[in-house]
Amino acid sequence: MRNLVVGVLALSAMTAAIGSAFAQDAGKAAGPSLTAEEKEKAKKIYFERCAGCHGVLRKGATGKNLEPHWSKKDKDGNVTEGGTLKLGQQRLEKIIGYGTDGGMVNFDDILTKDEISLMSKYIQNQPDVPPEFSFKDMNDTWKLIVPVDQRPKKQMNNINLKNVFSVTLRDTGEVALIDGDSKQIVSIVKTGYAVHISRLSASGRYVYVVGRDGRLSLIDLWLEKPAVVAEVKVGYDARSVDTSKFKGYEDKYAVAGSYWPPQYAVMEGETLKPIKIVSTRGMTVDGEYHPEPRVASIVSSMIKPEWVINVKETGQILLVDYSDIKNLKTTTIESAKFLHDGGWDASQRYFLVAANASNKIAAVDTKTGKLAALIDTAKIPHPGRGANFVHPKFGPVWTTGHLGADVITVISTPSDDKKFAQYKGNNWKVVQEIKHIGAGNLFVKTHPKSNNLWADAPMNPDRDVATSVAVYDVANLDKPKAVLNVAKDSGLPETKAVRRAVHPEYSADGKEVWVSLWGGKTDQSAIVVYDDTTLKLKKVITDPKMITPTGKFNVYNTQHDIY
Ligand code: DHE
Repeated sequence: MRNLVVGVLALSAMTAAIGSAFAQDAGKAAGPSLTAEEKEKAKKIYFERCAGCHGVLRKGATGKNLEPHWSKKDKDGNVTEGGTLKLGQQRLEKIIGYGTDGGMVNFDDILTKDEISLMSKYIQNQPDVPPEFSFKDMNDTWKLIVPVDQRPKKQMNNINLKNVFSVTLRDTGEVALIDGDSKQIVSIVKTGYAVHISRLSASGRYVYVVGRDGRLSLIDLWLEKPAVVAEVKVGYDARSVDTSKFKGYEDKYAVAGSYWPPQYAVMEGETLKPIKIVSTRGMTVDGEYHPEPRVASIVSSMIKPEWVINVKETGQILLVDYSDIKNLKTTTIESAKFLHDGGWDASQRYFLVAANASNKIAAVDTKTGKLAALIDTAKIPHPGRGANFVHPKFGPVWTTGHLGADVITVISTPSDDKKFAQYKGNNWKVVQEIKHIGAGNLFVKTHPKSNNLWADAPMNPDRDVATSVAVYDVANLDKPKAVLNVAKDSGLPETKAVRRAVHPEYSADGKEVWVSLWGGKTDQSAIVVYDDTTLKLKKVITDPKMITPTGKFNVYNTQHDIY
């Protein structure tokens, strides 16, 4: 792994050329000096722990700008905030160690004191620019492990595939495929580093898993024992993947977005053979050129042969028409900066995405190809995919939780159904803010067959809150919420590291909810399964191989975007 990351971040001749474009401002003070070995170590830690929020070039997004000479000025030109050199060693060590009220988490339980000191020195120096990743580079990484004609023509196992959960085992670079009916692990599959998400092919046969190191793995669920049948690297740092889901294009294409280099790649759906790389560099909605606009969430439309690709730093939402890949047509919609995660409304016509550091939700109308609304919300919305239900007072709504506020925001969404005509005047308004158990929420979830809305709070600094989930009755939101302490319910002994309760996910029939109990790498973690009607504990899935489970993706719900 170390070699890989070091290799990844090694400066090539090309990089040096690009680097000069962002080179250290001549004549300005340099940061504390580091030995070559210290620098390599710091680079690796930065890539693994910091780049996700602050960006490879450290220009900031969810996290603050970390360039040495950056400064923020007020309208009169007075400097109100300075870069890392201005903050200095001591202040940086405090921020990294203990976190901030602004949402920066504490690293004193992840990094040693020496590592915190090293990182504080490292970020006072100019960022290195990692290499580009060409189409040839991508092709060189492509591995077709089982060609299509050597794969089974029918399902070769007896598993109820609809109810399989693909579970991210974050720190081992694996996913566990768990049979949702028997709760047994069917297979543990080696994938990329710190896997981020799993998505399904339109047919439900293939699972696509993307690692933070850009490795995309294609798992065939029809094999006697589901396994990886193809692999490719889409970049050095990635978070998103989806497939072609429109009628006539089922399982034909896959698309994956990279954080570095800032680009997305299109591949054959059943083999991952690379077809095209498209850069996302360009103008922000504020009219500035941005060298690192990372690809955040991607979703596949059911009503058109189109992907919705959300570009974080520019705030541009791309509608990419995949019906003619050679003559790719893209509609670029301006929304707000720092696009992150999101999901469909109940009609699957509108995609709602969090512009998280702008404290907004952008709603795009995929039928007209236009921005439908930009909605102000509480601090740092983080919906995951969000949750759709019919509110007793406001009709169809979509909801998001917040990292930076202790509320769940309820937004009215349009509907063509005449019975909801009376709610039209509320559309795209925040109709309610439900008080949550605390800030630090990451995911909300419901199911069309359920009256419950589940919400976690894993990033809350309070142990009790971070280990709990709240369940709201959407038919009666005045009713007090139920709070379940997942860590206590698991029966596992308490550990020093907080076991965070994260990512509620429904079973295919909408009767169970699975919550990950995300512990330290050397602690026993678990998945805790609840009955959605009684909220009683049904099963605690523990296994020595269940290391750091986070996201869980039910095959049927992910395939059909049910949330
Ligand atoms: Fe995620 C979704 C980015 C940290 C678990 N995460 C996403 C998406 C993006 C993203 C862009 C949307 C993908 C899509 O729909 O196509 N996540 C990032 C980051 O940049 C960030 C903040 C920092 C980083 O370095 O990666 C980050 N994410 C995390 C975690 O620490 C989480 C909690 C645990 C983990 O496994 O890493 C985490 N992210 C998830 C999950 C989803 C996700 C489970 C999918 C939610 C769903 O229901 O679809």
